Amino acid sequence: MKKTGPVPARLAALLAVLGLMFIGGDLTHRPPLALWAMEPFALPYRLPEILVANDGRRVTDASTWWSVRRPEILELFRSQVYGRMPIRPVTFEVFDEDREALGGTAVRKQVRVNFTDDPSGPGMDLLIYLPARAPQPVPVFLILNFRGNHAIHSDPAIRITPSWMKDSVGVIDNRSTEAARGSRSYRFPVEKILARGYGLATIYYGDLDPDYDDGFKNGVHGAFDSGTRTPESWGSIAAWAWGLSRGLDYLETDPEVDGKRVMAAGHSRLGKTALWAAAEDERFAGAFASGSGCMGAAIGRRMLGENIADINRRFGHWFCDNFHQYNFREHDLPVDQHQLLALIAPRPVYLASAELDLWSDPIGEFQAARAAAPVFELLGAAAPGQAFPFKYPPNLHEPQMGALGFHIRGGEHDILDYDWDCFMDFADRIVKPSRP
Ligand code: GTR
Repeated sequence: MKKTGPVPARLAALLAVLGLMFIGGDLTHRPPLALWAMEPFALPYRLPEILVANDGRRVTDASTWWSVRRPEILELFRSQVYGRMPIRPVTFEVFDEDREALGGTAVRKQVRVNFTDDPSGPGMDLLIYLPARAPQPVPVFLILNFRGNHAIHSDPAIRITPSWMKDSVGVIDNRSTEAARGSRSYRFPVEKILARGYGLATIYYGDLDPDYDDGFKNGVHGAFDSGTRTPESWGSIAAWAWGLSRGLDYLETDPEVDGKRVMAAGHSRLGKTALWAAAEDERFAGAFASGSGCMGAAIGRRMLGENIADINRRFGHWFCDNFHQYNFREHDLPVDQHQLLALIAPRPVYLASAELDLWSDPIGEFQAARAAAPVFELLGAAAPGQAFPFKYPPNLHEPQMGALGFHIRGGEHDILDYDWDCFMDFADRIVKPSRP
């Protein structure tokens, strides 16, 4: 693939913009300087073909995509990257329903999702907020959280998870306490989401699989897997993605939710998870990933920011064992991440990134959206050339919205109100909620 221009030209542009900053320009909408500065370090690459089947045949119609090429790509991601998830039915028990929650603006429900027939056995809590008095079933963002459902809002009725958690604010000896309530609320603007006509549903990712390497003994791996693991057995990202699908199983049964308009969302490792969940489970109406980076939305072959060896060294348990053979061998992995986005087509995909999040390679995410675009067009999500018709990563705070969407926010790796605003602007184009 062509690089974006000679280094001296970009250096000159960089100096021009720095000059602009000194004489006073529009800083909110300036180019992403930190990313520009890094761009010369991206490796040149050639992507695996997205619309050529394994037997060399060109894929020029939707039916060949669905029957041949998509299954081939899905199979490669399963066998070489995330591993295979099992099919397991679950049961639900709604243990809390408050129709006057958050000062009367919300309906709150909490659902215990049991993974086995034993209600005291493994399971997860699904926390749901819906706009009160919505005229019809609402679209919902379904998102995993890092610190427990009780950390997303100060609402005193949210059950504190008893599951293992990394020590942090209000978490002592790996158990969360009352002091953690609301500690991550800045990442979940619940009231704002409800005011725009969306629901928010969330699950603590550690209810599915505690995020450390224990040889896959705890969490859903421990509950379901029998016998020895194979090189294609599921890792933690697949386990978390499986949990999103089980959340959707419940949401499909709730008459106040529109089960056809549930969108998988997540930040960082949980952004990677949202993308994989939407790829695996075609019931999701779309995917919204913030800072998903390496093995999320970013092109791996650029080897900018986190690479496969980095991620395997620290987080090898996120993947299947086969994936461990690709350390420093990005070019030998038979897939790259534009193909993960293409698996979600024609359903909408939105990628949120931040200028200082160099580890996630925002421009690599932009390039993946561009490279995935032809599949969205083939499937009719946009006219030819229109799924992601943007030439180069935009200025800060200038969201680009085609069949795929993308923005770069100023600041660090995080998920903030600005990202949610863009998620909802993009979602409005597809799922059109009626405001309460
Ligand atoms: C980092 C990891 C990233 C990203 C992030 C997170 O340390 O290298 O791939 O997933 O953690 O999830 O916060």
